[in-house]
Amino acid sequence: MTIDTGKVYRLEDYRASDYRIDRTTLAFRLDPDQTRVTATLDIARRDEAALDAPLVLDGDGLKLISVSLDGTQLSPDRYQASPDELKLEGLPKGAFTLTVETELAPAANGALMGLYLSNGVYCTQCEAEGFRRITYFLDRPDVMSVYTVRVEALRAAAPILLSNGNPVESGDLGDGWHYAVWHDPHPKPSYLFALVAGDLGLLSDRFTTRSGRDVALGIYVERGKEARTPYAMDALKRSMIWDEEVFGCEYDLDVFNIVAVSDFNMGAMENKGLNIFNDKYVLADEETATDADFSNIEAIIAHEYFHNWTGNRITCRDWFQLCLKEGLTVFRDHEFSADMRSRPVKRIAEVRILKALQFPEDQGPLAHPVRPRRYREINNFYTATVYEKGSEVVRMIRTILGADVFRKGMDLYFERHDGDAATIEDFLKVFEDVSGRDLSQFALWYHQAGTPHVSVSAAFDEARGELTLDIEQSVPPTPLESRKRVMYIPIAFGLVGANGADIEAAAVEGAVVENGVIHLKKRKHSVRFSGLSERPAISLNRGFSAPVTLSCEQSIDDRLFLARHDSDEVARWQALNGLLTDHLIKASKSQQARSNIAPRLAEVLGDIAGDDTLEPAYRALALTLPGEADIAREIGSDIDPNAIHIARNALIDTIAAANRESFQALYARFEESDSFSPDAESAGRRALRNVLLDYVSAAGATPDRAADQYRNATNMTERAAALAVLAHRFARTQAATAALADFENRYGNDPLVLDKWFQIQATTPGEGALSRVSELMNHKGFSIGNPNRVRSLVGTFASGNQTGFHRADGAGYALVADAILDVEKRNPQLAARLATAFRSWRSLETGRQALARKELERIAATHNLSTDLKDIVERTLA
Ligand code: B3K
Ligand code: ZN
Repeated sequence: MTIDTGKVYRLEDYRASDYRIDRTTLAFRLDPDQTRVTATLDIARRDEAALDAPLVLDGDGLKLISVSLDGTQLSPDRYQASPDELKLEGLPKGAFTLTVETELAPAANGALMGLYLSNGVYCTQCEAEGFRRITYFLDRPDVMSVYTVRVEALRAAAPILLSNGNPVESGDLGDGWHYAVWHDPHPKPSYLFALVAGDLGLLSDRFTTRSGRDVALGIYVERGKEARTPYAMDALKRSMIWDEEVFGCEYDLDVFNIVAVSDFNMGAMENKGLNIFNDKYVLADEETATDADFSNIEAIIAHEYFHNWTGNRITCRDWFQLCLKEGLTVFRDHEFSADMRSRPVKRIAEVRILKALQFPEDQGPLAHPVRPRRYREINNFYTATVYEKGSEVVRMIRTILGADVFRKGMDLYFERHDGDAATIEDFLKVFEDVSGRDLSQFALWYHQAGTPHVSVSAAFDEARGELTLDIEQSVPPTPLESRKRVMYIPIAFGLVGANGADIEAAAVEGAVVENGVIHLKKRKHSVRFSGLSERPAISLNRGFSAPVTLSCEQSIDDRLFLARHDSDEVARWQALNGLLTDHLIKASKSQQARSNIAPRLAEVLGDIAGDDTLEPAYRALALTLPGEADIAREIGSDIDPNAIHIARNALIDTIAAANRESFQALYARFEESDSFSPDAESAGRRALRNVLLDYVSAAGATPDRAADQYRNATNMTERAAALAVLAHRFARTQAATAALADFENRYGNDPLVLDKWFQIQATTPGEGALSRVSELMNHKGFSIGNPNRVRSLVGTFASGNQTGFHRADGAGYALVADAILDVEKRNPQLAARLATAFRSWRSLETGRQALARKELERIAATHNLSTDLKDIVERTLA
């Protein structure tokens, strides 16, 4: 574990390295405790560098065996070596070859960075700075090298030997050993290096690119799980076609392999030609995976594949530019899923995720710009801001320039920067060049943290047929940035007439308005629309065109009208969601004063549920009330999670009671009839039925229906939803206990499925969840060393259980803090991620605030904290 040194990295300190490493030849002799790595590096000094520049290679906890220069072993006085650095001086003036031997213990690597063993499979994770845990290197993304990798292993332990690029040769070495050599012709940064060796099952297939390259596709999984790979393979092939058709990007090697491993710190990794995945995002069949799993798999397979161009062919100059590849690639995977599924439903899901994950980040102590300017630990910047807001920024570029100009810009980006380690400035420049526009004000989206707020007030002059929108923007202060500049915000809008159709205004003044988008560039705009024959309802931020919070003075009647009739489905959902949220905020603040809007909301929801002209998936989203955390975020201060829980449940009961018969009938009508298909439409029907199950099980209903659905389920989507209803609404009843026991019994040996059982119990509302979570941490299926298990149980409890984690006595905080400190001993990255659950602690009411602070301070005071955890905890407390 790297103990914190306090070092801060700053964007303005960037300078190119003094040396290049043009070729990297690696030889691995694999052993769980003593793996030998021989790295042969062809190095040359850059022309700009001083003749006597020392070569300083990065290491992280390395054990050095030997160093040779141009074939001659160096005595230790010719270099300075520590586990974290190898420094050489007095090097040849021309090119030279450095050979470095290191020894690793993959079995002891619990951080899951560098080379480690996952369930007996050797695998690597190098992004961001894991390669330096394998060998000494210029471990930075702007040092790009052509790799040749030789892997030797015992054939019995590792019959499969994989690395990046194309296979070159393989053979037997005697004594049970064998080897394989891989060569990747594309120069790449070290973070994209990968190696896998183990005994794995394979699904193979082929793909022919549009220019005729025949590509061998492979998905490697734990033996016995091959039958759960076809969906991932199908998603991969669809991604490959889509990227050719939509972005003109073709695959560029003869092989593309995906390996699923069970111990992985995040979702997946885009290593060139050898993507390594958390098995949760590969393995799926109807019995073990939910529809949410299927759609995540589709999105993540696509995301990693799309990185081949946005990330790998064009990489980042330094880690400050992370959003260059991540935001852009998220945007691409969002577009892919929108094309594969329902575009508006996908967009609403994205907005919900952005608001749930990114808004609280932007509004709390961990706020940072999409392109940060400083970091202590880069792994803590793989955030919703970099990824999701980064994607929204790319989407706004498309909204501002239009789809055609945007595509031209992307073409120019690929043409101009192929093979480069690029920057955000490079990215913006291509769009300026193809459009002739100045994007310098727009660039603030990359540089300025905080969620902008747009407030709108409207006045209609009936006599003149004029509507005036007074619009004002503000950006709240964020850590290290108290003064904010005025941003360029594109707000898509519509003026909706009484018949539900959009009305065109004859003329507009006060702002540039093009193709249904108001371009806000000043702090205040007064936008006047004239030539209106009726007073319109105003639909704002259609399609969620800008990632802002928005307030608009509007009557409840207008809002209800938009919630039913807005032609833009995203805005229609936003209108509904806004009404629900406002009601829930009021109700949670004063439980007696029932806001009289609840019956009207129940009526709208009843109508939407039964409206067969709407997609079932949309209806399911509309019926899903804002979550307790969403309501807390909107309240923003002095939060009492119990009051929110009570208010939300009361609204569910009102809606359920008002629609009891119709919901029951609909629930029966949507019963699964055909054989299972994971497509979006079928998933939408299941989603609607599952939301209805929750309503028909509320307001004093019996657990019978949920118990029936649990028993008769023909797929995991139905089964897990029924189990959640039983466990959450009927906790500790015989029905719930029996179903939980049955689930454990059926799937106890299938870790990914057991994770769902952990999650469902971790999210049981109320005080009881805590003792159950702590009991489950001793369950035989739980392991503190496995990130999926830890996230399912502890992570889900901390971020998904408002009344459990935020127990008034602070016991939830203490349990999570204990778990963080325990996890940190082996896996600092995972511990730091868990600790972000505390990020909104200052918005709590004072009692909980004090208890949360106490736990944060206890963590901060722990001796020898890792950089990862110390960075998060100190920023959270600051
Ligand atoms: N690029 C990786 C994430 C690496 C995270 C390192 N802490 C997966 C992805 O975004 O595609
Ligand atoms: Zn990515």
